[in-house]
Amino acid sequence: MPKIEQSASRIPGALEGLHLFHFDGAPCAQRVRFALGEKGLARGREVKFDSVEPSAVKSEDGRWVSRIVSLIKKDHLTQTYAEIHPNMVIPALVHDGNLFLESMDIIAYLDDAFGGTPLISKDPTMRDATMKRVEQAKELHRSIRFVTFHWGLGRLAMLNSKERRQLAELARQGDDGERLVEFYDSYSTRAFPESVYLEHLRKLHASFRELDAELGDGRQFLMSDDVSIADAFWSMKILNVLQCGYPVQAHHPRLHSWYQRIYERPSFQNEVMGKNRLLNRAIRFKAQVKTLLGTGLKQAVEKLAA
Ligand SMILES: N[C@@H](CCC(=O)N[C@@H](CS)C(=O)NCC(=O)O)C(=O)O
Repeated sequence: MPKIEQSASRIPGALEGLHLFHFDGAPCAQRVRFALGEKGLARGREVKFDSVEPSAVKSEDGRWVSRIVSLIKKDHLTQTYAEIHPNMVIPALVHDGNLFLESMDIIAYLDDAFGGTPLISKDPTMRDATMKRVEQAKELHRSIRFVTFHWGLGRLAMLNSKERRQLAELARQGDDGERLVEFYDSYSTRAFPESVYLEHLRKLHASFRELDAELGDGRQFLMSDDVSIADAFWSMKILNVLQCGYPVQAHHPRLHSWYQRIYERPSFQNEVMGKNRLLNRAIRFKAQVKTLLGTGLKQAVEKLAA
């Protein structure tokens, strides 16, 4: 049973039913939304992330309340959110007043607590193999951040000096487990050398090649012919690098076909893409401009693979 977190905030304890603190464009939240969809739980009412109004505190049957914590407006770098999640990252899930953090733990909890598609096998060997793939995906989480920020979001994701001071202050009260202070200080002042981004890209490229080779035995999904938590983790990496211009089909064709199978699932269409299409298109457009200028992710991958 995943750990129930103690919260410094009074908000989680005031909520009944299911509530997700998330952002449409963030891979860590997308995988949880995918899992919610696979469990037959649909997005319900949208409320302000910190609302405890009587009309906001209760979810409808079979639905979860959507509490957007905008990474663009920097809602996650506020005192209110830092009290809910001390690392100041999304997602966070509340079920009947209990708070769960960490997307892997959240999905494991949902898998135990709800019906629908089983996402973690009961067979110990399959379960261990699946969780190893998930751990590998977790370790590459920082690489996704470096690659998508550098080749996709660009200036949009930079923090000004006031925002960085505020982040540092909040981090002193929490634990900054995701090392946001260090990351934003260098990212926002363009202090990371190009080689840092290329090294993260190299790690992603190597792991995509490994998965592409595994899919060579004809299995439908990453671990077997059944969808699993591993698909939830890896497909969001592909979604996010694709929108930044990574030529997935050309370099990892089996991985691309697998991704298409995931992409077509109703859970992906409704819960992952549903309200993400506009942002997805905007980032794609930005990436296309970079590619035209010869400085895109497409060129970086081609150079790396040459
Ligand atoms: N290990 C955490 C990672 C959470 C995480 O890093 N979330 C990202 C979005 S994918 C975030 O909120 N980032 C805030 C930022 O980059 O400023 C999990 O899987 O839940």
